[in-house]
Amino acid sequence: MTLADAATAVQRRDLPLYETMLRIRAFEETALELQRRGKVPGALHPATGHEAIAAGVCARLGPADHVVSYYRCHGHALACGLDPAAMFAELLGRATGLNKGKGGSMHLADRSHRFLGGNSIVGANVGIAAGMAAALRIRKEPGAVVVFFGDGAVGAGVVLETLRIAAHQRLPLLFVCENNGYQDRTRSELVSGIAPGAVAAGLGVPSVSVDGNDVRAVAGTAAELLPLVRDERTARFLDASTYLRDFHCQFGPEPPGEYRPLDEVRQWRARDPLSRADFDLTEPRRRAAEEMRLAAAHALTQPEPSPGTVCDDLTVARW
Ligand SMILES: Cc1ncc(C[n+]2csc(CCOP(=O)(O)OP(=O)(O)O)c2C)c(N)n1
Repeated sequence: MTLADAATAVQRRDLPLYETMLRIRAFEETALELQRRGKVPGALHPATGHEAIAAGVCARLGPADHVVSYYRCHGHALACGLDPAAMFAELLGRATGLNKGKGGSMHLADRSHRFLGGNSIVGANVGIAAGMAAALRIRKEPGAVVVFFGDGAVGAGVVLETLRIAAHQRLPLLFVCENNGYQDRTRSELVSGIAPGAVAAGLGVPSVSVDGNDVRAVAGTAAELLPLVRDERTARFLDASTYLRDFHCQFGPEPPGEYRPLDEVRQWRARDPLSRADFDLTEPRRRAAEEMRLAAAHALTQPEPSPGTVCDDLTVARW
């Protein structure tokens, strides 16, 4: 094999990872634009900068694996194969949205893709994922559960309890921490001196650290961890360092403004996950932008839910 052949083979293997990242970036940029035009009711938490974690981990999912996300869930949803037009319609509160326009940006869910949803309550999704993992284990069903969350969530009681239970009960659960160094607009170092992976390890869940802006490294690490979680029924923690390219959250048309040192933002932007490719991304970038432009345009034509449906699809808890 010549050097050129080898380079083409690598490109062919890695291109899908970059295509997923480009689709996520294009989705988020389109969503932010819709938000700036005042079209999105509610808050929007972009995952620009975090793309390599969603793309890398989800590329290594098996057919029986499940995913649970947090409020920064667009990228995970896309990487799990959800339809971007239905996702945009959901963000816009339209009747044909993924969840009939009633969930919004933070609560995308689609069981047909084993994507069990985002969640606006910090840490709550981790408990839900543990419930799913326990169900798989008890029913002796195959597969792993992957749960995504931010580093601030590791301070939530439910996450600490879940880590302990997952270790003790050997739940098939992969904890994926998107460690962007901030919790909302507060620098994480001000809140905790212990790294998320060290917390997990201390509670019995072995942790691996990875450069969360390097999609090949993330995919490689997920490929090592997922078989352990799936087949040996043992929880693992992935501490993926990254940074938000935009900001924590946009509510309404006004961007929230910068809350981080500009030098720090510049340094991380230079490490953008999409700048790591050693092949030309011009055409895949154009395709992703066009796909999301069309998906958003379609969503904008969709009707709002009728007020008469407001009580449909509610689940009543029996006591
Ligand atoms: C239980 C709960 N407490 C507080 C909030 C408000 N809140 C929303 S995001 C956030 C920060 C969470 O930090 P982290 O997990 O690191 O996520 P990121 O900052 O990366 O979004 C907080 C406190 C919430 N949504 N839920």
